[in-house]
Amino acid sequence: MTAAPPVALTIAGSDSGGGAGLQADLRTFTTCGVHGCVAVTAVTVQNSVGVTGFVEIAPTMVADQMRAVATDIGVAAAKTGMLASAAIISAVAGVCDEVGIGASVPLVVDPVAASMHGDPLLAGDALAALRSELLPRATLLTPNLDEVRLLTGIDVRSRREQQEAARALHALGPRWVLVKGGHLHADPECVDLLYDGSEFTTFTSHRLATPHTHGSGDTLAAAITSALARGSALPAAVSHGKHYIEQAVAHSYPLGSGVGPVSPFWRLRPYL
Ligand code: PXL
Repeated sequence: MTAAPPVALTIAGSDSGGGAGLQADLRTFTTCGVHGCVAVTAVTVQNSVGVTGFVEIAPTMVADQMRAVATDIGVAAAKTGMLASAAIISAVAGVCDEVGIGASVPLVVDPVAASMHGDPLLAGDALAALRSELLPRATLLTPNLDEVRLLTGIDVRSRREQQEAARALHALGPRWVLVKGGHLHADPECVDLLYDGSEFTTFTSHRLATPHTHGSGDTLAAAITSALARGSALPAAVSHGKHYIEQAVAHSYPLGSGVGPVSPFWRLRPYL
């Protein structure tokens, strides 16, 4: 027997192709030394080419999974990914309040709206619930630029506009915002901008030439969540996440005929 590792909870959808969603979260948790628990929100039918369908889990089932984990096992940090509907978002927000997620337990909200192929993973009428019920509870919000546009209407095309977006998102209630710059394709670097309402901090990595980036947003948010579960303070947790995702993209691999996933295997060097 050994001492228990820290525990993180992901509230997320399943990706049958294993590239993104809760599968990406769990292997990121594992390779960051964190035990992963799951509240499944939806089951997607998906491969490297796209998402062809999904079913939502009943909101009460999502809430019960969260309660079962939080009241027995305990949670040191939590993250949300695909939430699918307004009803699931309300159920998640309710249990967060019951068990202290978003208060004493850090909550990373990755506002997943669509797959990288553009398939919708969040109902159009769920954006209002995301804004009003989840963002105010978030310790950290990690939108990409498409999600920034959906949440604020701001179309970010430059690093300066990233700052404007960070201010607008922070006004919606999260304690910290990380505006990811990966979608600024003309920029030779990927610059993510962290904002706490007063200070901006940038995290820069090289833009790597690979088409295989499926699950990159999930993996970054899960790596940050892992560091928070292990007791890191927030800017340090983002540094850890940025290092993890840079390596995971550098080691990404082809799978199927479409977009392959970022890799957790770089953390398991003997198996490479
Ligand atoms: O990468 C965002 C994401 C999150 N969760 C699930 C997904 C995807 C993207 O495809 O399928 C379940």
